[in-house]
Amino acid sequence: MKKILITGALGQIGSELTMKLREIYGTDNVIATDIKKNDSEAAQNGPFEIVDVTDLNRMGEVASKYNVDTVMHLAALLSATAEAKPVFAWNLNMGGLMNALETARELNAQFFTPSSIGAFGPSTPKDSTPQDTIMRPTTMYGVNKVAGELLADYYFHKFGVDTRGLRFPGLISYVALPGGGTTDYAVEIYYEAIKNKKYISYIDKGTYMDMMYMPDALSAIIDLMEADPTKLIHRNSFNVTAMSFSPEEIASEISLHVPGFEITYAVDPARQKIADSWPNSIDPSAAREEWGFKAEYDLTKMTKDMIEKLTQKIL
Ligand code: AKB
Repeated sequence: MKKILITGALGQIGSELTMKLREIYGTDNVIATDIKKNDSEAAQNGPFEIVDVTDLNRMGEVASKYNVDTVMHLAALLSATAEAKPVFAWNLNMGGLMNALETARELNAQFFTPSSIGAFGPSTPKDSTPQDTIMRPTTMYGVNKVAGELLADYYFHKFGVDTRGLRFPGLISYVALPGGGTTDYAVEIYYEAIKNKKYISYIDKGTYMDMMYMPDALSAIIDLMEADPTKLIHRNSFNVTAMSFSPEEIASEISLHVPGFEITYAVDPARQKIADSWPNSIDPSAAREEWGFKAEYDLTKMTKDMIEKLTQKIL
């Protein structure tokens, strides 16, 4: 039976991943950790510990207390916040990752951490971005993600830690809000559509970015962690995506469910610059070939589900 420690467990991915893993592996076998406790299910319904990921001793103490055999390291600053606070981002994103890898090495634990489409940069091929390609990001977040992918590879080759990772696109969910990302508009737009029938987008029309619905992201993490290691050529980190759209395309899909919905634009230069440096769409074929990655939700199916679930949640 697995014993899993999750850092950043109350964030956008963690709050759903914790609950999903508890369903599969048992509540007591999934230890949620974060820098603060809140009243979410992940914090309240199962083991929870306060862990600041920049504190290696504390992380090691909690991991040893529960005798964990898997470390899932999610705590990180997202792209827009990292760009606004680059030194803090380096210390948190790289320091936290190093501590989590060290904890996994000490306990001989399996390891997961997400990378991102932010690992790519303006000189990367923009369309159908290959798995193996030019990676010269121009954001602090991207620098952290590329370094993180290499560091996780290093821990595998040097110390034999079973490290695995995914390059996530923007993740869309009705449970927890993202914070400080460039793709966050694609979540906010659903809330505003339901509440006010209008949305002012900080990302300009015609800007394409990859996205994925949270249930597909959770399945991808679980499938990758369960995948036969002898089939994995890439490990850290696989391109995964379910769809690529522009603000006007998601708005037009939403207006099929919310008549009269309108999108207007007040472009935020900082976040637009980040978006412009990222691919329009990435190619997930290595993930398909090496461990059977498949996404169930496209824009149409995701929008129908988001509108139904969010309407129940907020109205
Ligand atoms: C962000 O926008 O920073 C994240 C990401 C794509 O990594 N959602």
